[in-house]
Amino acid sequence: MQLKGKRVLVVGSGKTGLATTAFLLQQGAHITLSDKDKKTDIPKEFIEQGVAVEIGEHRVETFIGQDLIVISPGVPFIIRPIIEAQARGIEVISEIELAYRFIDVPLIAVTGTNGKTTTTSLLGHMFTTAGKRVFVGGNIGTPLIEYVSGKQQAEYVITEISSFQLEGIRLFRPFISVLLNITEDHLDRYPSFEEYIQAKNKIFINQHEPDRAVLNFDDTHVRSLARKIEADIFYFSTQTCLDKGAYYNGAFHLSRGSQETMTFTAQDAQLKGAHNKQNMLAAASVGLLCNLPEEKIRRALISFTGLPHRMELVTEVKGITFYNDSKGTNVGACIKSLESLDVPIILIAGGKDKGGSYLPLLNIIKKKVKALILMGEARQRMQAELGRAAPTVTVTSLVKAVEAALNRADRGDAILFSPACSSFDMFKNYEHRGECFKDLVKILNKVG
Ligand code: UMA
Repeated sequence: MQLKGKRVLVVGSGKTGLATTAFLLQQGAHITLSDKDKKTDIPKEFIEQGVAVEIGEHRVETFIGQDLIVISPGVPFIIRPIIEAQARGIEVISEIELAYRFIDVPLIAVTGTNGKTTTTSLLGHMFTTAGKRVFVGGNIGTPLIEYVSGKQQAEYVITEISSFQLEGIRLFRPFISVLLNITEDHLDRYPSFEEYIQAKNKIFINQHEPDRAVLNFDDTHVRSLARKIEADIFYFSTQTCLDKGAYYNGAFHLSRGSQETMTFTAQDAQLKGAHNKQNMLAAASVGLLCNLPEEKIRRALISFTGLPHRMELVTEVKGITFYNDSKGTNVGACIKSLESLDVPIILIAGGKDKGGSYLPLLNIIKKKVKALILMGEARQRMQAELGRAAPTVTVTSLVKAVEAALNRADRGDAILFSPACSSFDMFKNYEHRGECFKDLVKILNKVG
C-alpha cells in the first residue's frame, strides 16, 4: 500500500490516533488529525512536521477532501462526516486494518466479550517461554500500528481485537483467530445484541483454510457463527470431551486428530476459576496449532501470574480479602468473577451505564452476595433490577462505596470491586479506577 503523498485523515487523537499519525509521518503521507474534543493535546512534533489539526469538531469538508480515512476504535461509523465520505467512495478503515496491510509475519488475533486481555497476555507469555519473538498489542493497550512503525522484527504478532476495531476492517485476515465467548456488551454503541455479535464475527470473514479459528464449544452464540466460518475450526471446551480440539476435565487434553495429542495437568496455575480454564484452553490450543512444545505450553500456563485489575488480590486485612476487578466492565465479566469466589461476597458495582440488562446477575447475587454496594451513573437502574437479590445501598463515590463495604464485612468475607460497567462516568479508564480502589483500600484499612 502506497501512502506517500496521499491525503490521510486520522480521526481521534487518543492512543490509536497518535500512533497512527506517527506511522503515517514515516510513510510520507499528508496528514490531518481530527478530534471532536476541544481539550485535545496534540504533540508539538506533529505540528512541526506539518500535520494539520482540527479540534473541537469533525467537519464534513475535512472528511470529504481525503484519499483515506483511518478511524480510532472509539469513533462510531455512523457519524455524518464518515457517511458523507463513504458516499463519495473514500475508503474509511480502522487502525488495525491499516496495520494489517503492513504486517508480514503470522498474525494471531484474540476476541470475545471477556478474557481477551488475559488470553492475549498469556499467549505472549507462552510464545516467549517457547523462545519465540513476539509483539503483543491491540486493544490490550499498545496499538497494533506500533508494530509496523517500530523496529521490532517479531516471529508472531499477537493481538487483542475489539468489536469496535473489527467494524473498520476490509482485508484483515489473522492466520489464527480466537473467539472466547459472546455475552451482552456495548449496547450503548450497537443498536442490538445481534449487531454486536456480527461485529465480532468479522474476525473470520477473510479467513479460509489453512487459517485456523479457535472457538469456544460451550458458548452457543460462538457455535452459531461456526457454520459460516471457512477457516479450519479447532474447538475448546470445559464441558465436553472432544476428539479433535481441546478440553479440560481436571487435566488439559489437546488433540489435532488421531495423532499429536497432549495431556497434562497444570494444578499450580495461578489463574483461577472456570472462565480462566477456558482462557488457558484457548491459549494452549493456539500453542499446539503453532507447534510449540508441550512442556513449554504447560510451563507457561503454570508460570503466568495474571493481570492487574482482573481479580487482582489487593490485600487481606482482619480476615477480609479485597479483590480489584476494575476490568470487569460488563455483566458477563462480573458473573465470572463472582463465580470464582467461594466465600460470602460484598460486591461493589456500578459505573457508566452501557445500556444492557443487569438481570443476568440476579441469580448469582442471590446465591453469593451478602451486600451489594452500587455507585456511578448506573446505580439507580442497577438497584431497580438487582435490589431484590441482596441487601443493597447506593452511594455517590468510590470512597463511600469502600466505606460501606467495610462496614458490612466480617472475617472470612471478600470485598469484590467488579463494576459490570465501564469507568468513564467518574474515571479516565478502568486502570485509573482500579488504582483508585487499591489506594482507598490501603488508606481506609490504615485509618480503620
Ligand atoms: N473521538 C473523536 N470522535 C468521536 C469519538 C471519539 O474525535 O466520534 C476522540 C476522543 O475525543 C478521544 C479519542 O477519540 O480524544 C479517543 O479514541 P479512542 O476512544 O478510540 O481511544 P484510544 O485511546 O485510541 O484507545 C483505543 C481503545 N479504546 C476504545 O476502544 C474505546 C483502547 O481500548 C485500546 O487499548 C487502544 O485503542 C489501543 O488499541 C480500551 C477499551 O475500553 C481499553 N476498549 C473496549 C473494551 O475493551 O471493551 C473496546
